[in-house]
Amino acid sequence: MEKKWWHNKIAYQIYPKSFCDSNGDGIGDLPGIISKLDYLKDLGVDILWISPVYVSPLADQGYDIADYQQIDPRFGTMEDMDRLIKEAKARGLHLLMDLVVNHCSDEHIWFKKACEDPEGKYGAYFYLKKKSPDGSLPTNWRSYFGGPAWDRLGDTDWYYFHAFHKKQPDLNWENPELREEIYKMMNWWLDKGLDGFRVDAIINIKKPLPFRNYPADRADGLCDLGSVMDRAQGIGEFLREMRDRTFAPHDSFSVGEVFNIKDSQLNDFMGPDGYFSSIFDFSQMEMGKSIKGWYDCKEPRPEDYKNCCFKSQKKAERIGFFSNIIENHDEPRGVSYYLPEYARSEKGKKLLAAMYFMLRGIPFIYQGQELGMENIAFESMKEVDDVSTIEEYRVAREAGLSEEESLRAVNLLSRDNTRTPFQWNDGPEAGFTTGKPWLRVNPNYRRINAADQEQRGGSVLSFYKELIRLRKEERLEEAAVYGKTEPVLTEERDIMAYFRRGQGCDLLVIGNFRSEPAKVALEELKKRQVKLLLTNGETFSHEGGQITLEPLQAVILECV
Ligand code: TEU
Ligand code: CA
Repeated sequence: MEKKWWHNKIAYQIYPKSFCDSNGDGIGDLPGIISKLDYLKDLGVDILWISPVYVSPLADQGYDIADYQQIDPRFGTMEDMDRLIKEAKARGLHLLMDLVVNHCSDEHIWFKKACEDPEGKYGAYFYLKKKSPDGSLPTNWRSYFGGPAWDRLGDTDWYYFHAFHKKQPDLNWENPELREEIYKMMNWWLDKGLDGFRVDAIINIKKPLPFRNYPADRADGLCDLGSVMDRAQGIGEFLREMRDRTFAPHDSFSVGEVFNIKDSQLNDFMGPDGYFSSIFDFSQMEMGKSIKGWYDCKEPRPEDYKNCCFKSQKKAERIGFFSNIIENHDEPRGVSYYLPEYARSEKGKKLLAAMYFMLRGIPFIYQGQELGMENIAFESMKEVDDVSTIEEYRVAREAGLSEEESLRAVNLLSRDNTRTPFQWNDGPEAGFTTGKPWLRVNPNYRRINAADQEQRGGSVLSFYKELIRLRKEERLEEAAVYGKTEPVLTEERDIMAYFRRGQGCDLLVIGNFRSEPAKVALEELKKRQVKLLLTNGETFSHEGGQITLEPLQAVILECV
């Protein structure tokens, strides 16, 4: 495999609104991020992805962009952004911004001009259609945030398509003029010194055209948009063009937020000549999901998680590197979602960390994950900010769940779980702000915060630092970065074990998700010299290939 600069890097996602507030308005901002760059450098990460900070009405927390080349005053100024780029570079940190180009905001000038002249130049930047002769909307497609994906264009008799919120009109990628605007903007940012982009919801830029109805899948007469997009053909034309016009000339790192692609497309998306450097592996998050809605989702078990990881590793092994996560700003906290109740201790959190972190691919850490931050327990829907949570609560109630059952269902999966303010210390508002935070701080911040964990050897934070250090050890690179993942002991329920094969030196990662000790036998170890590199446990013993693990213990072994 041709080596790339980003192969051996560790990435970190910052959700600026909830990371660090520098001016007491309760909203995280760019100067706040700059003030924490030394914390991130000390953690050992290399790539920072910041969620959107562009001008936006925040209908979808900034994923609705009203000006791609201006910073929203709530987050700071362009001077702050330039300073962040400079200060990150000075620390050897690579900076990615979020590229949200499937749609813009309805407050973007392009959309305003489209409303003024639907049949003019800017009307063609969007998908505009009249109602059908029978008075129905152009199609029966359901938005990802619920309800019809069409809304009236101002006071005209035109309707515009929006895959997400109605304040997020989809951009018409079939229009080469629009594409040129996007590439020009991307290169403007890359020329400013960005090292790449995380590419938002990009699978949606190619619609199955011409627009038509598909069989309804719920009583609302609408159909699931993900299934509709599955029918689209030819997205490669746009993505190859984007790569060749922007990422390639800058040798950028690009990571696609791509759902629902077919296995046969993986090489196109993230292979050696792929559209992107990498795409996120969402399979673990998707495995419990239901088309009916969050209320119908199944909580994953460790055995499901393990099998899902190994399936993805197998898919990618001859193609490229997935970006591996246990959470992000759209998902619940990984330790609350993947760990059974008995395992939600610091030991269990470190176990989960080791298991995903040592997989082949680029590990992404989401802000607060390194502390083992947990889901927040909503007391009522009044506390909820997230548009998709509010919609899923409605869907649950419509399906007949009680208020209590619906609240519990959305609490498990709400995007607000990972948007509560970062817990810096046990002081007021967890040190996130001196004002009133835009979203409630998780009340467990006195127990879970960075200041406590920075000075405690056995903390989750310390363990992540150990993992990062180990993964970046030069002598282990062949195994830890490029090594093939080879699952072993697969028949042992709730034991996740895999080799990472190097050149003569292999790593063996084993995790015991059981609540009791485990004894496992691995024939190969009889012939190997085994050295313990890292564990979250007190003891570790192996004798003639027999390994004994404590409950929730993870071990990383060097085998020569
Ligand atoms: O998420 C995309 C998203 O919501 C996916 O779950 C969607 O279902 C997928 O595109 C299906 O193919 C991104 C952002 O991460 C999220 O925060 C935004 O709300 C969303 O796009 C709209 O920008
Ligand atoms: Ca602020």
